[in-house]
Amino acid sequence: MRTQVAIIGGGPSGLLLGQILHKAGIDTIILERQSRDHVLSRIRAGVLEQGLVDLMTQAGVGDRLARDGIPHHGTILTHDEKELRIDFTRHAGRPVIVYGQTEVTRDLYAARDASGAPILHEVSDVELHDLDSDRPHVRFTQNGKSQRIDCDYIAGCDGFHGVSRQSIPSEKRREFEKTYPFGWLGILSETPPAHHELIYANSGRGFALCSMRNPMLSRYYVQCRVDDHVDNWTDQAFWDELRHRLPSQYADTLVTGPSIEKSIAPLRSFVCEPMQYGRLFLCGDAAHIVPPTGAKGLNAAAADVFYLSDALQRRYLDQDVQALEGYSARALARVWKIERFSWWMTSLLHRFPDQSEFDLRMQQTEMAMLAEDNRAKHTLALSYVGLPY
Ligand code: FAS
Ligand code: PHB
Repeated sequence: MRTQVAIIGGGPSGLLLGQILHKAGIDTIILERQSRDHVLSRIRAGVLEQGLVDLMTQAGVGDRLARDGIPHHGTILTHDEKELRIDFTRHAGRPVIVYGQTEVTRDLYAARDASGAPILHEVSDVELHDLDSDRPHVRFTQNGKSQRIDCDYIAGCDGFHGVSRQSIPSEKRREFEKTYPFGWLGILSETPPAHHELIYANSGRGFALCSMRNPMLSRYYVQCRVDDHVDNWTDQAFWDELRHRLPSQYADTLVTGPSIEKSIAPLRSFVCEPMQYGRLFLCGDAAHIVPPTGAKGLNAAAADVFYLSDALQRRYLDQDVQALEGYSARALARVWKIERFSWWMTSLLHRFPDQSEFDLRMQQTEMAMLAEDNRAKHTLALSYVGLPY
């Protein structure tokens, strides 16, 4: 097989990149390790920046998002019984859109099907070859048959555990990592949300988040031990713990119900530099990971897709390779700002096992500055709604 851009990974990064390049007349093949059903069964991000919404619209896959996406003009932060609201529209000029990553992926799959461009599922043994030449190729197995794709470029959109980042020689890449001493236990329930906006709660018992997917589908998280297990948590235990972590005005009115999904996600900050090597370009979780506290994982992936799709269009449509050569530097400049914001939100809102009294005072003082100073609210709002691409 031959194509212009081989895309490794059929998650949001790979699918969105494939759709934008297809619209520009650039041929791609997407290789995905899992089945389509498995990819669509993942419950992940829930908050989209306007930049991602615009990309989806420009890529011709924004109709359902425009219809079902819920604009959120602010969010609530609580600290024990105290609360404050960050008004996104007042401080940053626009809302965020609540629309599940699962739906983003569903929309992109529908577009891939409509385009007729190939996506191969349940592939294995993916190997990237001759990355430092002008004729890279990909080898993989599907249905027990070894196959090869010759291409001009390879987009590594295969997430944190993918093969692409590992295909950059270790002496050519530098990795930065911070792991957090806790995880997030998340549930999905067919119940009305605790509040019409998201609630980020810092309590003496730990962090909690009240989010949603639609007016009858709520997404909740509580901070849990890093070695915790879903089986340790009955639904009742989850609801009791969530109530303990919310101010009474929300705890007393919380509508509970059976969980339809329950999972624990570890939290880490991670960046790989550079995000390119020869003809390989990394996008999204393949290159960087953030703790979900700032709702940035999916949105950071979208910014990479914007930069890489722009660079590939300049190369193919204008024969200009300069943007491709500058992709990693351009993407990383924004990635590090996302890493800082996600680390800061996580430090502000979680209880750390080794936290000192001084550390607690720092959290309280950060909250006091947010409550008293509109410049502090402005800074948080700018990052939360999304920095410019
Ligand atoms: P993805 O990991 O989504 O997709 C990579 C794809 O590549 C996968 O489909 C995988 O099967 C495939 N793949 C892997 N190796 C391969 C190989 N060798 N060959 C072919 N295919 C291969 N972000 C938020 O903003 N908010 C959240 O609440 C949130 N919750 C999360 C919960 C969990 C458990 C995880 C893991 C992430 C969460 N994230 C969240 C971050 C998440 O949304 C990612 O940022 C987003 O999925 C990034 O998309 P991709 O870069 O496409 O990576
Ligand atoms: C979610 O709805 O899954 C969600 C929302 C905001 C976050 C993290 C997760 O910061």
